[in-house]
Amino acid sequence: MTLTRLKNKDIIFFIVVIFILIAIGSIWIIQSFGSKEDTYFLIGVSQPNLQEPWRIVMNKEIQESANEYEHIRIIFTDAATSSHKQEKDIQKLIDYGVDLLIVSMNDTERLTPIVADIYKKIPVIVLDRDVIGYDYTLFIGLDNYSIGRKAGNYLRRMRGKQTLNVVEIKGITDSPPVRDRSNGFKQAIKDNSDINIVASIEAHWQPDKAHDKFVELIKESPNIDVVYAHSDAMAFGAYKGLKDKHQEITFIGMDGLQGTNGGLELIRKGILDSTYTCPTGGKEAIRYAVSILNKDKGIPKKIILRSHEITADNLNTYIQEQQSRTHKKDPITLGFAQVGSESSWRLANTESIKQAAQEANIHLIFKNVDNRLSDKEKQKKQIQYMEEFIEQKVDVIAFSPIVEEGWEKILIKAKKAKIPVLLSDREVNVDDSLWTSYMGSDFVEEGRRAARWLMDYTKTTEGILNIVELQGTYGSAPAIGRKEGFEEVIKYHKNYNLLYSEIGSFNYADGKATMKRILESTNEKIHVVYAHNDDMAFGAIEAIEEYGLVAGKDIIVISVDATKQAFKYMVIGKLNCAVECNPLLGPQMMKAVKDLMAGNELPIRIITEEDVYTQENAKYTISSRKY
Ligand code: GYE
Repeated sequence: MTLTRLKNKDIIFFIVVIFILIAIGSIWIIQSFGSKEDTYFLIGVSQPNLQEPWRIVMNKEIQESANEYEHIRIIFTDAATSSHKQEKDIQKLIDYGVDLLIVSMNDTERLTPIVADIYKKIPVIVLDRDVIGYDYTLFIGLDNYSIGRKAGNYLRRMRGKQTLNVVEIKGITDSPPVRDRSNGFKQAIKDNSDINIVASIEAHWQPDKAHDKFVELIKESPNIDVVYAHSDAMAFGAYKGLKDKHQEITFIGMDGLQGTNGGLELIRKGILDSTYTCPTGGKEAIRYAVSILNKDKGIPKKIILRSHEITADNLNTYIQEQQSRTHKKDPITLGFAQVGSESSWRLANTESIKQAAQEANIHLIFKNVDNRLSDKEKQKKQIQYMEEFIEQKVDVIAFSPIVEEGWEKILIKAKKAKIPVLLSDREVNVDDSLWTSYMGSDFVEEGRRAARWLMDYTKTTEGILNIVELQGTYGSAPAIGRKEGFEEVIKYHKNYNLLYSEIGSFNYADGKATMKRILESTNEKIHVVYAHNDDMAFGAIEAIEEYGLVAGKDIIVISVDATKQAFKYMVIGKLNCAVECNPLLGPQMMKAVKDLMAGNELPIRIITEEDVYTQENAKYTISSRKY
């Protein structure tokens, strides 16, 4: 056997071996990573029906947004207004192995337990109709109550002085959006006795039903001045039922969709007097679904989409604003006016903002007020800093408003300068057209949680429980909300007696001094301290102990914030419960700034995920607390 022949054999063998290795290697890669084509996230979308024009737009927006992402696939189901079918649809989507479920429920009560169960396995985005409780990843929807109120205020503003007979055309009675749109409207007109709802039609969101029922109604009672319809389609249905189209009737609709016979066209044609945009949330649902599936940081618990009031006067401006949204590439400059360093919560919040700006490569101009100033002086300082940001032509302004009132002038100035303003962790009491988005907590819900915990903890306690409430900064959104939520829950239970409600200004020293003064001045037995934040609670605990009582035993102590220090107090038994208020708003803030500068409209409210901690669960969670 000659060398050349052997050499040829070796070469062939070699080639075969290399070839086999390449084949094995690529099979391994395909199996482990799959070809680019087949590694994708499958998202299931369960709709309650596809009869409403608004829902068809929602699915279209979902599909269009998903098309922007290579690795996203969507499966849609339509329950055709049957909850039984929707249960089946959702089960089928789970059986298909969807990675995330987007669901808008036909019947909230019936489907909440099913959604809660699925939420244990995969992320769930609830769209439009809220679930009962918090067993979901993210809720995206509208504030239907405030939309109804806007419609009522519009009517008062436009035709307040006249006696008006109103016909209300509803979707499905008792469904959450209908209940809220109706109550918001009634709230707005309640003090105006000249505006009366003389009839109410249920049209199931169907323009034809609205048409037929309105024709019947107008035969019996022709003196109708206003049609308040929960959708533009139903308003248009009723309008078409009018024999004399010149009859002096004000038509108010909702949705404000583009396109043929959409609300915007009906305004242009003078058929509708006003409509209220109701973004479907389809785009946001896909954007957040991708973030959730990519395990991004800063995913909120709830986002409430902004509704714009559209009339013939602002129709063109609205369309221009939608079409000419800012597109600003890096560097982006954010001016942030902080409210001080009154608590450990605030220090964690400041750190989160600074760190997230760095990570997002956003140029941050961070101004903070001196803690020794009075609340009035602090507000003046914050306004001064915002003036400076306007002069510096920053791209976005964000601030934590020390109190709710007194911001109109500076916000009007920022709006004139076309600089969007974000509210960080506290809200303001001015028209929402003067600010872009609020991100933070639901303070009323925090107050409710504190009261619900107290009632559960003392459900077997006999007799009256005297409560001392330590309020945060007077006139601030968290103090107002936490007080309102707490009182809303205890007011029906006479054995809970709010004996003292005093200002502690969110700091340790005032918390201690106020508690000390109450203990030394009262003859009553104090059973509970409800502090609007941890730092005041820590001060109160020291005052209680110096008074010779045992905090957490002789006096139940509840706080809000749940900072790491609060966990230490719960583990040693001096604090009984801490309702969480998450200070780590940095990532959400920077995501919002980037979304805004990328030309997206921001939700009007972005609500953080929060929980309730007690002595029972604190010892298991303390080590993982980030703040
Ligand atoms: O609860 C408190 C801080 O605005 C939500 O302000 C924030 C509150 C927080 O002083 O600790």
